[in-house]
Amino acid sequence: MVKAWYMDSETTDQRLEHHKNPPEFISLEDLFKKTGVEYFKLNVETYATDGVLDKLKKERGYTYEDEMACSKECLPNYEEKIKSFFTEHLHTDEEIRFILDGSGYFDVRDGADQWIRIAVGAGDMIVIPSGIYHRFTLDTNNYIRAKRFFIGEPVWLPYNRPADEMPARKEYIDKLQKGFVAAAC
Ligand code: KMT
Ligand code: NI
Repeated sequence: MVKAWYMDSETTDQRLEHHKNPPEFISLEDLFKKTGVEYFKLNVETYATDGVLDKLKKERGYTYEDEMACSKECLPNYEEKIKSFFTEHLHTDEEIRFILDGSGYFDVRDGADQWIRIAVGAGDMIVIPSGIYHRFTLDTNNYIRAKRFFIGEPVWLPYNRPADEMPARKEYIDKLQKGFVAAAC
């Protein structure tokens, strides 16, 4: 089961959980309400044939997909990439990751600028909205393999904070103020 919690403070340590004491966990429902981050559970054994991922891709218009692995052995320019993933940034599009193997942490800022850490592992699919400040780090396993999805031609460019004047940021703030509402299904 995926877990999310409030982090204790600013940290540059990529290898520790850093939760508050006592830990302040947050449900997936609250995570969505507070940040717009969406979560889907998939079966890593059957996703290719069970139709759940196919339905999601169709509904959400994910026309592009590829696979990436993050480890010292598999990722070219590992140190540099890991550093840039962990630098607080935003994108002009959703960041969609479906974890096939390994684990890691996505950190996202809530509306009060507090870090929420989301621990992901095999079977977790996470959608990070465009315009939200976030970062990613491996945990102590130092390994993750994930599928990436995109609507149309992929743009992976990060815009490091501060990027408050970007339209994607302004649109995100607008949605945050209006409140995130789940799509009718
Ligand atoms: C990103 O953009 O932060 C990544 O792709 C990180 C690895 S995907 C689990
Ligand atoms: Ni990102």
